[in-house]
Amino acid sequence: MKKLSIIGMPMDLGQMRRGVDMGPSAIRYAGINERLVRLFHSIEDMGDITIGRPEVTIDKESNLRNLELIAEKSELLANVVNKIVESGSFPLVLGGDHSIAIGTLAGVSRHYQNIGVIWYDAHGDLNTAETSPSGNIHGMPLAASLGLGHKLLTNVGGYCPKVKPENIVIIGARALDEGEKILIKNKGIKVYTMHEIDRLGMTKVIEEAIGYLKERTDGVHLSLDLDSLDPHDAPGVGTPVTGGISYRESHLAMEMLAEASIITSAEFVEVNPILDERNKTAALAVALMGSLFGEKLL
Ligand code: 6HN
Ligand code: MN
Ligand code: MN
Ligand code: MN
Repeated sequence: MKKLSIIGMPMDLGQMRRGVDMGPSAIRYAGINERLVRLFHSIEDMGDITIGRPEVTIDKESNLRNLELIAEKSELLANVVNKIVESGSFPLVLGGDHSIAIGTLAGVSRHYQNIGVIWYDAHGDLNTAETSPSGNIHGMPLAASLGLGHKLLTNVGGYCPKVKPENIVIIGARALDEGEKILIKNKGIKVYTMHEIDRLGMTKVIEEAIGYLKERTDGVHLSLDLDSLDPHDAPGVGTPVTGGISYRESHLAMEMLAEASIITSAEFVEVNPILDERNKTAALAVALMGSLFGEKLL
């Protein structure tokens, strides 16, 4: 029986633009239940993790913004996600900025020997305090999941690391910081930048990514940052980067992932309704979920 469990993570502590905390509401408003109801036997919306309105803090030692709070809230999300997987349901997490992936992966990856990750993003999110240009933790979740960075972030869930570098595929990258580029080379992380997407086409990129992950993983988490898409299609994000993946390429990617049925958990992050145009980016997120979960055009 196919069960879906939705959990909102209205956390905006990983960056400086408030508003992304309203992402889960905006995505629900865009009709997530109506869209997915025919694709699952049951859908359970578990509501939101409570974040509150904490004061912004900056860790003196590391310069990381809201370090302790993010670590604390990530534990809460990890617990819920862990229980969802235990119950045999598919966890779908609604962000929130991308720092929420630390908690999602902490909850998911303990259930797999070899979790794979598709990081669909304009960015690598592979910074640590040493390489970060901003001190914003939403630029660090993939590094933290690899076990790199501040202990409070790498040890969420009580274990570390969450994912192996060879089990990661980044798709859509076009704004990588210098330290991230070095890390990608050193760790041999597989990356399809916009160059490869243009050159090979999305069909080939996703075929290769699926083949690569199928060979070495026993589950795949999809972490989809809406800023992977071109800002024309997804204006409601805090760190837009021009020249992104198109609406149609993204639907194709989701449809192919559905056909291959390799995705075992997912999160949609960085939807910021304050920056959005008539909830367009939240609606896009919901439409992509439709394709990811097997909606057909005919
Ligand atoms: N995101 N690389 C930049 C930084 O501040 O570390 C941007 C990060 C963006 C993160 O979009 O999830
Ligand atoms: Mn991101
Ligand atoms: Mn991004
Ligand atoms: Mn962003």
